[in-house]
Amino acid sequence: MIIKLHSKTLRTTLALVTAVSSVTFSALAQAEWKGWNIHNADYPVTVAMESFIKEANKVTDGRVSGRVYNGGVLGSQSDSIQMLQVGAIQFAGFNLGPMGEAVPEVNVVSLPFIFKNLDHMHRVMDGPVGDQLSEAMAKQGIISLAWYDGGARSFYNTSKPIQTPADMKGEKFRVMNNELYVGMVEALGGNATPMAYSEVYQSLKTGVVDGAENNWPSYDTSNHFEVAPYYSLTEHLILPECLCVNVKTWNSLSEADQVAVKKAARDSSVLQRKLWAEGDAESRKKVLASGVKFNEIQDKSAFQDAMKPVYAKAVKDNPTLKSFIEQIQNTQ
Ligand code: GTR
Repeated sequence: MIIKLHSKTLRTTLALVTAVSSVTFSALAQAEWKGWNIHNADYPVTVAMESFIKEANKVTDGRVSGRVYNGGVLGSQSDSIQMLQVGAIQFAGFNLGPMGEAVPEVNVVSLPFIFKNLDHMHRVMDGPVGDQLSEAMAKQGIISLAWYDGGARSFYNTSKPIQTPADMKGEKFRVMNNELYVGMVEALGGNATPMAYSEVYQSLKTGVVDGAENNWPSYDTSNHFEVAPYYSLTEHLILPECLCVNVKTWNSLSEADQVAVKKAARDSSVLQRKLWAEGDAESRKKVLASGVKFNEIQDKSAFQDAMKPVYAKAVKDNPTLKSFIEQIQNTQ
């Protein structure tokens, strides 16, 4: 039987089908948030993100649901920041290092030695500076719901301990994607290669780079310690991480759901910080026991002094950093 549809009927039918399917698709998109995560199972960020999305599902009676994709399978961190901005992914656990390329104000946390220690970083990020950085990120489509810990980052390499900046001369270090880190390594006398995290192990192994820099848990779980066994405790960066949501996804929630989801995020950050402290100590113990050659640096002043031009360039490129630096330095 041939069914002849009047063209007006056809148009109406098509319009209906389109409307129904777009309702279905947007309901689906709304229902299933895709979460970007660079780390593997059991890492503090992973456990916290999984706990967050589970809790968000519970407190919204299922109006929010989602899945965390571990191991960076959704792409590199820099690409994924852009994916979150356009809504191709709905949430993520990002390091604020590469975030500075998308939100220039955030570069203040990437200024080496800006934080005195982890507690100082917490006081800054949980106070007015953290709120101002959140506002700047929101303007770029990224809603930061909570700050996670990313520990203190130090340099490690394949062939020798780094006692002073002079030991970095001629050495090629992988840095995260942010021009500021290229300047940081060059100011210390080394060469810098920006590179995605997933490529670092192989690059250290094959000599594409001589070293990199990271915190104890990442040095451990990425197995970089196997191929770059000299770890020198410069602690030049204490980088916070964020639990972030795409702005449109966020705005699609009712006010009550936003309050509940934000609380779930904050709770996940309490969990993450606790797991971080434990994981940091465990990883340090594990890699040292495996034979890593640990070099504690008594006097870091040569490293700190070398950073003056890095600060000057950052402020020149982005004058708003000046007030952020002052606020951080004035935070007790
Ligand atoms: C880790 C951080 C990751 C990623 C990685 C890197 O410590 O948690 O988000 O930034 O470092 O070096 O790329």
